Amino acid sequence: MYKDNPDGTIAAVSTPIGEGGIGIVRLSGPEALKIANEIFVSKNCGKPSQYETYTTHYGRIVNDSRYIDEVLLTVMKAPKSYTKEDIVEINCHGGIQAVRKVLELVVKCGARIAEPGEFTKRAFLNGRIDLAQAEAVLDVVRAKTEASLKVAVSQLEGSVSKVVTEIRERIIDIASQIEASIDFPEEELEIVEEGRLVKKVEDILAELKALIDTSSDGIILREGILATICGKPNTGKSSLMNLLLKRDRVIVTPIPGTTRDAVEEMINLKGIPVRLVDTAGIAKTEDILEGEGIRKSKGYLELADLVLLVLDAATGIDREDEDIIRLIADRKKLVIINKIDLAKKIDKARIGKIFKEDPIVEISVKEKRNIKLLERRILETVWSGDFNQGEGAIVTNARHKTALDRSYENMLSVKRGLKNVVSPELIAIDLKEAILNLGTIVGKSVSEDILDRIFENFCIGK
Ligand SMILES: Nc1nc2c(ncn2[C@@H]2O[C@H](COP(=O)(O)OP(=O)(O)OP(=O)(O)O)[C@@H](O)[C@H]2O)c(=O)[nH]1
Ligand SMILES: [Mg+2]
Repeated sequence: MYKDNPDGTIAAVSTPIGEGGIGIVRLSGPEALKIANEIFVSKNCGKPSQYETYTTHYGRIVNDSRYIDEVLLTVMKAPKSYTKEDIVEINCHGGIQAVRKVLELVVKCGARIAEPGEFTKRAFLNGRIDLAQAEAVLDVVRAKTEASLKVAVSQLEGSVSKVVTEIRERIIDIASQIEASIDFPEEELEIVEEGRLVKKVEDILAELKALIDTSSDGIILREGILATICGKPNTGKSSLMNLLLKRDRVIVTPIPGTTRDAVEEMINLKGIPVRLVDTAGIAKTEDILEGEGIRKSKGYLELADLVLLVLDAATGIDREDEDIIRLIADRKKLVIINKIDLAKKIDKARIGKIFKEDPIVEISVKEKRNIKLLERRILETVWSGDFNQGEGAIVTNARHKTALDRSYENMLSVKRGLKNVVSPELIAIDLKEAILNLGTIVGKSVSEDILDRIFENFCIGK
């Protein structure tokens, strides 16, 4: 139905389903005002199509003179609206029934149910925002910390788009010079001009590189990191989880094998969203239930961006620890020696030798010792922290990073071509590729598939 009628009038409930103060039904498209005329009755305000844009009116939604709900109706006329089309927003009483009835009614009058993200997709297709900005809309909605919100808003305002578009235009400029030398071979590029071009390409490479360098931190700001707490049974993993979460989320007992299921919760470490997972202690076991838990622990170890290995100062490193250490040998990890309030069995020199590359922190969950230090170490391990959050363009989206990487490669190849005086036709191909790759970020050259993939992640009604 969607593909048959991509330009029709769409409708969706834009507020979360459930009880609330208000529930909003949103309409966008050529028939939005006509549909509103049919269902909205106001004592002395006339019909919605006659309203001034950006005005809100009090009235009732009726179906064949049957009263459905008392509402406020807002009109935003094309082209100055979210989608650049006529938009009508109906604020109903919050609650499943009222909004559902109103939605059913607008569909009966000719609207169709919107696909996820279709309002924002129209804003993009109608040229109000570019693709990177459309993606930022979702990032704003999903932002997990203030810092994530800040970079998302800056991307929505066009920070990334502006830099990418500017670089892309400079490449187009170079391409037109190269094309000219193909069209008029007798006026071959002079050596001086070639030197100038190489300099231009080098400047572009440096700027692309700087942008790509923001992405390792940027992607973390957008997506957060997954930190898996692991270790043998009874080392204090769940106790640590509760302490970092600042609440009693998981069960702690002196019995080894307490945690059976992996539990995931988000914490905010200085603006970085960290998804913490407490897992079942890994050991050899005959118990089916425990075995299933351990299988899950290993799954979360695979997924982890950072492994938090918890050792027990009271037991020292034993066989069970050694097995786990082997399992996570090549992972990015932080070694945590817990229970330092108890007699220390742990041999520091030996630990230093085992974990040559990894930071080691000694803590006591019981006495809350070195917990701030631990939080700092977690941050340092994943975050370079060498840019000012929110200043300048920060790449937060893996899709953008891939496109930037590709265009960087293309430009390297252009540089090589210019230096080795290869034929301009070949250089032109690389330039064209670079232009295309940068174009995908702002949506200048993207396939329908990619668009579908981007917008299907949106919520309905956005
Ligand atoms: N002395 C001392 N005891 C601790 C400390 N941290 C945790 N414990 C105790 O160690 C025991 C095990 O703690 P848990 O947090 O359940 O350990 P776990 O690693 O989650 O254990 P499993 O879920 O069985 O793998 C409990 O009795 C805790 O109170 C600490 O820093 N010092
Ligand atoms: Mg536990």
